[in-house]
Amino acid sequence: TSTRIGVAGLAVMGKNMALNIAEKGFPVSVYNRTASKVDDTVQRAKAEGNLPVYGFHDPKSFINSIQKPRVVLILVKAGAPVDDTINTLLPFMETGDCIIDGGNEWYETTERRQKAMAELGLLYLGMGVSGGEEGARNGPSLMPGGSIDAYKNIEDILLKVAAQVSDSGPCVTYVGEGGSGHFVKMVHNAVEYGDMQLITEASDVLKSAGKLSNQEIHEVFSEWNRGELRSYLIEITAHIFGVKDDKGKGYLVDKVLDKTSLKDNGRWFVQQAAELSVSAPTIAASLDARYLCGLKGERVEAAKVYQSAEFGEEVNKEKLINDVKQALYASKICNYAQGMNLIPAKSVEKGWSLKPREIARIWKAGCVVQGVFLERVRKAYDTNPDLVNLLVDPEFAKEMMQRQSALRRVVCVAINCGVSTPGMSASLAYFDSYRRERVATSLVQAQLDYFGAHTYERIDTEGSFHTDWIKIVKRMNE
Ligand code: 2AM
Repeated sequence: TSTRIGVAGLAVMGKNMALNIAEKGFPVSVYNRTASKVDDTVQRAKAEGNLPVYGFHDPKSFINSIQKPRVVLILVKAGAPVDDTINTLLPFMETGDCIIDGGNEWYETTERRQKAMAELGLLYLGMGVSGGEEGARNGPSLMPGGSIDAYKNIEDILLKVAAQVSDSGPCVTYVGEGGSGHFVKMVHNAVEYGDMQLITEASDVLKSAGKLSNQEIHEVFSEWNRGELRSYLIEITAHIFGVKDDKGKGYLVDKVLDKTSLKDNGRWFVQQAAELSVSAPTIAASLDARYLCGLKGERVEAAKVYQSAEFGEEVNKEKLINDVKQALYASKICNYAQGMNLIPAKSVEKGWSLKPREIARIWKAGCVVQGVFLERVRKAYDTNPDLVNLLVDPEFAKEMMQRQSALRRVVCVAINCGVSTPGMSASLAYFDSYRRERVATSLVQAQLDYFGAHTYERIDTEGSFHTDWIKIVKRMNE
């Protein structure tokens, strides 16, 4: 018997994807460099009701077990492990076969492999997979990009394996050509950075300025998860604040070291935003927050230096909770506005014809940023596919208008209480810069013209002007 697809790399994601695919009725071949993971996956498949998962310990019989044209989904760490895995499988693959890299690869690396594989007659897809273990097993969000023929070969599988949303369909779409699938996954992860940072700031303001207990924060987030903020990240945050420490007194969240691991995606996003001149301060601030939190030792010393600093403000708990809720939502709009804006910018540069509406649709479920908010984003792009910024979508604009004063109040409280809210502050600054017809940076241009004769344009006359500022100032002082 031959199988429909092979999965190579059976760590958490690969194993669960294989089980998911098999459960949807597609026989799967599985392979892993270390054989024990193959046996473990086959055993799990048996235990879960004899799912059609077939294990192989050598690459040749693995490849030969798959029906032609063969499709192999690789789920190993990005970088060299992907090249190693491809090189292991390649000798047994034939013209027309497909390789799918389901990892978090840098899109240019994906394009390099795409080219190399095309020269050998193989089709290649770079596919973003989001949703962690739970998503992989029960329905992730899938972002495949690259060979459209490769996509067509497995579209039936992907449509069934992806998270299902009743009103908008499976969370998968053909994203576009080249490395666009991995690029869009990078954007997803950057927006995820922003969401996580904003939620963390919201909880910090509640705890440090509002003096809420963990139990109260748990209840607040549980309540928020029933409304417009309803999302996976709000849900797990509510859960986290309710978990007691099993190794001592108090709550576990207070025992977790305040040092965050860094993944490549946030940095890649900010680098791309800079290269394409896309403003993304909320995401940049979220990345930056991880650099500072990594300096645990330095912060311990700095805290001693500034021990006697005084700050604080009387706050009304109930009012603060409501304000923080509004501030979080308003900041979230700014976060998504920035994340989504990188998509058309890159699409134009690469000629990818990416569709923001479709991308918002496939993020509605399965992935880490899933939530009711994505339906709002999808609607905004539905109304206007060429929307330049979520902030000027009529619906989001209305919501910003209702919430902007709460965002100001929360940032003020945070500042007065010495609580850092880089994500919310950056979101507010983004909003305040974007919504103003005339910003103060005309001064920057005047300075440039003063010392470097860079010239400037005028608001009232066309053309390019230079003023001899020095001469005028000299004359004025005579
Ligand atoms: P392993 O079980 O043999 O270590 C997550 O690390 C997954 O990537 C695992 O399935 C792991 O295989 C695989 N992996 C990591 N480095 C690899 C490499 N250089 N070649 C093949 N697989 C690799």
